[in-house]
Amino acid sequence: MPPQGQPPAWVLDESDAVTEDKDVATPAPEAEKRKLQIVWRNVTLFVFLHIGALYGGYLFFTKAMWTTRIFTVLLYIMSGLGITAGAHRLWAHKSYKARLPLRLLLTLFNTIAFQDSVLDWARDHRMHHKYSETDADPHNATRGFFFSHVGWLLVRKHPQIKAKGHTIDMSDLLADPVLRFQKKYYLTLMPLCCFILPSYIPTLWGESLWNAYFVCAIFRYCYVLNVTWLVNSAAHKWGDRPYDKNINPVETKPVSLVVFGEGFHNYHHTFPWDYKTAELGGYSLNLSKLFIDTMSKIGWAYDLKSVSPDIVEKRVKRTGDGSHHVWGWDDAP
Ligand code: ST9
Ligand code: ZN
Ligand code: ZN
Repeated sequence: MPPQGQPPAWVLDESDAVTEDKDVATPAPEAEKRKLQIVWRNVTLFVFLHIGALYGGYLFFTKAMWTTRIFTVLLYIMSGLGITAGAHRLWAHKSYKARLPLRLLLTLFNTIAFQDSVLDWARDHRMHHKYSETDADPHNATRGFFFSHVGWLLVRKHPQIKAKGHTIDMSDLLADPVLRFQKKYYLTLMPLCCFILPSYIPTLWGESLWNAYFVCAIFRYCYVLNVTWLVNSAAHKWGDRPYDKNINPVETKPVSLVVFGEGFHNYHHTFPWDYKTAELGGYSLNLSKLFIDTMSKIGWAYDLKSVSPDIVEKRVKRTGDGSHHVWGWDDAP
């Protein structure tokens, strides 16, 4: 385990320009203008998905059975944790370790979320931290709200992503047979977990296949996608920067609430190896922390990494924007 407060080498290295501990205010890099190569297949699929999701949302509130509604919320929680506690905190950042049963469970949850395989997700996310808000960041927020929210999934990737992609070490994740299995069989596992089973299971308690498909599969999937994307768009734009005012990511409680604790994004970009992805805030705004702590209690999660309060305090006083309500400027020596 690295000493507290020190980033492990696989998250950051000396070429990391944004999350390094620095005290000189530098303007965020602007994206280069370039011609977009639109992928019309993705545009079409996402338009149909969102139209179907609006109809599914209508059915959720008006026609679906109560059991179906509860099942939808459960799918939201499971697939959400598959991204937050799984792809993000466990795999992309290695902020804690997990025994086989938890890795299997989180892989199942992650496949329900259909945000592509963990290996692909984590590779993009490591690029997002290492080259944050430059052309090598897949969802570079300096290209605007729409691009960082969904636009980046509708166009070919910037050449810089492919050019610099080799600097990302994925050997730790490629060594995990569970992740290799998920990637190899993704085109079978994903439709089963994200669409087919969520549509079939509610018919067992008498729900119509029509309602189950639009509510539990389409509406739930599209909702989870959009709240996830808010971390890339809204949480890089609107809010306070108590830990590092030199970067764009912000603290946003409304986003945290719907993404199980991932909206404390200024903290997360400053201390990306902390399994809590937040300094403050209880379990109500950080369901992922509750989940990981519970898994730790039963021994399925271990080596939880965190940041000591004095390191956070020093950083707040040195690079924060003054909005930190515990260690604000008033407390500075
Ligand atoms: C989705 C993902 O929605 C959402 C991720 C959100 C991340 C949020 C992070 C925030 C923090 C966590 C908060 C979680 C909150 C959760 C809350 C839950 C309640 N490095 O991609 P290709 C190379 S997915 C290195 O095809 P194109 C590589 O050689 C939605 N190399 O590029 C690659 O080949 P291979 C469902 C890289 O052709 C080759 O380039 N999925 C990297 O430009 C080609 O790669 C979709 O909709 C890299 N990072 O196409 C699919 N990247 O892979 C959408 C690429 O063989 N994607 N290379 O090694 C696509 O269709 C395409 O990727 C594309 C670009 C059209 C966007
Ligand atoms: Zn970010
Ligand atoms: Zn991250």
